[in-house]
Amino acid sequence: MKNKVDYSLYLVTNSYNKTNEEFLKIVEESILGGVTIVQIREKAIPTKDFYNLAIDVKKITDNYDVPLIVNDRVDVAISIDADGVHVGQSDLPANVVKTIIGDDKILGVSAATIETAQKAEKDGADYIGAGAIYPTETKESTCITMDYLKKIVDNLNIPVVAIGGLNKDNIDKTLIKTGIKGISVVSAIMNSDNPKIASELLKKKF
Ligand code: TZP
Ligand code: MG
Repeated sequence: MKNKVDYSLYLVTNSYNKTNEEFLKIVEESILGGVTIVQIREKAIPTKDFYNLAIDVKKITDNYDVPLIVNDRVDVAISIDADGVHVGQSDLPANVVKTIIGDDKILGVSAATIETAQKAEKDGADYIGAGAIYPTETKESTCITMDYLKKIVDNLNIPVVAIGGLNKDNIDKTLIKTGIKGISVVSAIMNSDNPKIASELLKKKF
């Protein structure tokens, strides 16, 4: 599984303001629309709720053979036998996570500089999430330029996925020509009225 991961349309979730039923329906619809990998990212719910939600999401992703990555929480990832973990620069260090989850699991790392991305690669990251590309309300972050995104891609051997403010209207040639292996979105799918069509459009654009 790990060596043939399709990063092209990477959904990062946010269950905020949604019932579990609505949330799970969005995840399933988005996969039907073309999402190739899912990351469950929940910053504001108790551990037990995160764990239970992750179990429910995994039933869906397993059903469609889509990898499931858990944001930040190595313990939750291991507990549900997720396909991998995604950490940022303020989380457990990538090399530590790598040691805990082992070589068979996917390790993703957020990086906004060439140096941190290269360090993550050295530490065993399987892919890099680079951004933010455009301003976003989903996460407080500074933006990187397209030129700089391309430099990150050019300086690494592992896949780079772009994230931050991406939607169907701003996925263009300049972005694609950076050499990224995928686009990662939260609100463009999670807040869409029709997650399946939103995913189809994003997929087509990329
Ligand atoms: N990391 C960098 S920007 C971001 C994350 C998790 C949020 C992206 O959210 P959206 O809604 O797709 O802009
Ligand atoms: Mg994090």
